[in-house]
Amino acid sequence: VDLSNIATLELWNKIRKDCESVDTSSIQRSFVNHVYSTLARTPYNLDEFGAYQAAAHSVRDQLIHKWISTQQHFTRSNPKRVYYLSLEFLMGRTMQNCVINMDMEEAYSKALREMGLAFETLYDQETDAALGNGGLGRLAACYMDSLATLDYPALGYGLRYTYGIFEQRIRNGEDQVEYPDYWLRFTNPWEVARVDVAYPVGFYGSVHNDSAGRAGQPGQPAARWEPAEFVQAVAYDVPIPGYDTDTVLNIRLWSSKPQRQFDLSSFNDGEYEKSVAEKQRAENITSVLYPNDNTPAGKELRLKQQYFFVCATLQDILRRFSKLNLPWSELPNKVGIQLNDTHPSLGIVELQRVLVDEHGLEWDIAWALVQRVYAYTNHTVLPEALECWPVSLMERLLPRHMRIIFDINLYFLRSVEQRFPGDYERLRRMSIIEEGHQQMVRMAYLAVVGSHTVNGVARIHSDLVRSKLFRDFAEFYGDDKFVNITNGITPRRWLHVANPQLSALITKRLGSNRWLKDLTELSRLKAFADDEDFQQEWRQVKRTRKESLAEYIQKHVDTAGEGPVNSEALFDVQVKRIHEYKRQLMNILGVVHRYLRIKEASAEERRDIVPRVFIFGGKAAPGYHTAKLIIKLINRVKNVINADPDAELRKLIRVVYIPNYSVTLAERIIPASDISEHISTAGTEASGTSNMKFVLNGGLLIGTRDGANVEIAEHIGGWDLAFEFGAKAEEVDDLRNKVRYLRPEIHPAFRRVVEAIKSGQFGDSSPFVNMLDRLVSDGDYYLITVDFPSYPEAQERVDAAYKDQKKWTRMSIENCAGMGFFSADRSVQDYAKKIWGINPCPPPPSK
Ligand code: 7GP
Repeated sequence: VDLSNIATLELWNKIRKDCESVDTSSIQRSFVNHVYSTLARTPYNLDEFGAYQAAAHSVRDQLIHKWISTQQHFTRSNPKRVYYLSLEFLMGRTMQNCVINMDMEEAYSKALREMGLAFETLYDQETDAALGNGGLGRLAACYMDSLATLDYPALGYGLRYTYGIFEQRIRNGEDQVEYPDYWLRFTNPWEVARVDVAYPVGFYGSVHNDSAGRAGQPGQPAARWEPAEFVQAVAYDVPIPGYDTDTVLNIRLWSSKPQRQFDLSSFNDGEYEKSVAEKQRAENITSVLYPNDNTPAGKELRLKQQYFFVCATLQDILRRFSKLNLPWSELPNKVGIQLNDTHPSLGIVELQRVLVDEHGLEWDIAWALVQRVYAYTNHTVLPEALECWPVSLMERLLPRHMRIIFDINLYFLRSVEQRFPGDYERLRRMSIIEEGHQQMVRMAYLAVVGSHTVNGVARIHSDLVRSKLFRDFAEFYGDDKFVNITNGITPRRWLHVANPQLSALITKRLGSNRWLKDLTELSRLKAFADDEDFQQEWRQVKRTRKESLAEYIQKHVDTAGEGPVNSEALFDVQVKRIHEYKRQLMNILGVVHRYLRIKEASAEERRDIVPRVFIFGGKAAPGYHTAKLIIKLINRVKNVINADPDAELRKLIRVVYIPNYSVTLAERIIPASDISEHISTAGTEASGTSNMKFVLNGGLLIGTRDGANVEIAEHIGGWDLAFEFGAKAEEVDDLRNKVRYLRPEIHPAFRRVVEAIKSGQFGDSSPFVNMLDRLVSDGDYYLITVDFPSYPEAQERVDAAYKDQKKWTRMSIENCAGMGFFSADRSVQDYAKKIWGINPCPPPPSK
């Protein structure tokens, strides 16, 4: 464009300003324009989905203007940026979050109302973007929201999977079956395809010593990798608006495409088919999200995804850095890279390779830069969840990287040996390469060695990371390398969007909605915890949300003609990925225990029992047999209890399994809970983040002293305001040994529950016999039999508290009031200060 003429430039600027206008008629014009010219439809054939699409495109236009301004502003200001690398972003829906963050909900609502449409009803038309498994992926999404809200110069990087986390259905009323989640079916208005941003990524091939004799450690020359196969990484950008700011950040997702377009000249059949197959092989790389939570998949394609991801991402980051024309020594002053678990930790090796092999830096100089750029977040201490890759596979897929890992390890072990001469046992323990019948690369150790800082995600977890998981490393590097950043959640999505009723009540009581940007404001609610009127309104909100969940269950969950759930009952919720360590099994055994007790209770005793609805939800990894068995057992128990011939009993206990748990379902379920279950064996749940969401929404918590439960209890005012039970983390090792070798007495209540199931009371028990027998012999790794006696006892305390509704409501208000600390805003500020050394870069005030 020829902009040399001032008038031309001014015309551009004026038109752009017009485009950004969000008055009623501009919104209407943009909406109608999208109905006709984007969708080729008319008001006569516009269904709800079409209306959603037109509205989404209109909102997207606004988003993109602000996004471009933000990116231009960052380029001009040139601050240090942080890059958040994550193989998962569990975004959920976008439209409502967008208009709320950009303060346009009312404007859109009004504009569309005049045109005969209810904007708010269109939200439900949107499919979730579910490019994540659970906590780790949702955390990344919350952090992007907070980074944008606080104007941090940050960029998220991820993969654009064609298929997100599978859709779960329950077959025959009991078994999980998986269906593909083809979320891009109707195109995705919330992304911008950047066909202009594409990089080559190589795999396989061979390594040649660099005959040019370039720099490198003596005896450690740079080398040339000649990959045998190339694909292209194409960028898709997802704008992320901050709340109450003009900042719109970016998540850049890579999609794999074949490197060469079809060669139309080689027209014979064989070649043609070959090139189609090649295209498919390339596109395979980003086709599916591996559906494992807290368990690595160990598949070659997964390793390909990981390398594809870091290779493209680093080319992009380094291209941005190279435009600054700074020496390499400046790299850590402009670039911070956060590794969301070890999944992107090959980035460490890739950066070393690029600096040494492609830019000729000396090994030691390059390595010092690498370590100053990277930081690593650990999300689990479960030994089986730590990623390891076979050396043989790595050697074949990434021959040069494998050599670099060996060298990193060699220099690292030499420095360990200097500090601890002759301590070979220590070298064996700390080696990045695990020796054994098959050599393996320990990705967590690679991440620790290649980073300047390692963090856990809740205080108890970070303590375990430092004192157990990476104990030798803390001894070697010093404790300071290991820090804690307690997880947080965005109050925008998890209170304001998910629970508008509670949000409005809080804003009314506090006199402003400042709490949405400073969650510690909630502490002022404490003063009203006993206020009669406030209590009533508080209870009314919960009632409304329970009724709405009951309605959802009635409509969408197969309840086999059991009638509506009683929204007067206490709603007891456990929704999260199904995993042995999370102990859904203990929960359902507790339900059976309660059922047996109610069955034998007299009419008089029954009058005293608080009616409960037990609500379960969550997906099992498709290959995780025991987790699937647990789903089966929950549903078996559910089917029998809900069909019990005793109608009076059915009023007191009910079980629901909500299929296909998702971000959108969480937004419905969480505000409706009275009590939620966070009952992992102490020391196993790194943090948990749904615990924070439940409490923020005025639900109480029953749980173990694990993960963030510990800090939540502290912040709300102690365990008197929550329901605690079970062994402490310090006791777990000892208890495991006891269970394994000494077989302590099993509590009779527990035996009775197991016997009831084995007797066939819940249908053919043969699928469960093994799992249950393991618990009562030496296989109770997660200590269900140990914690079981105190679990029903804690549930009785819940019942007693619930009977006193005034007391319960006071607890609920005090719980919510104590949640200020758990805002993701606080978390990202902690990262910015303790790890990244970056500052906010707010947009200049608009003229
Ligand atoms: C999860 C942890 O299990 C959960 O406790 C934590 O709140 C969450 O990360 C966010 O920090 N971990 C995973 O989802 C996971 O897959 C292994 O970790 C890589």
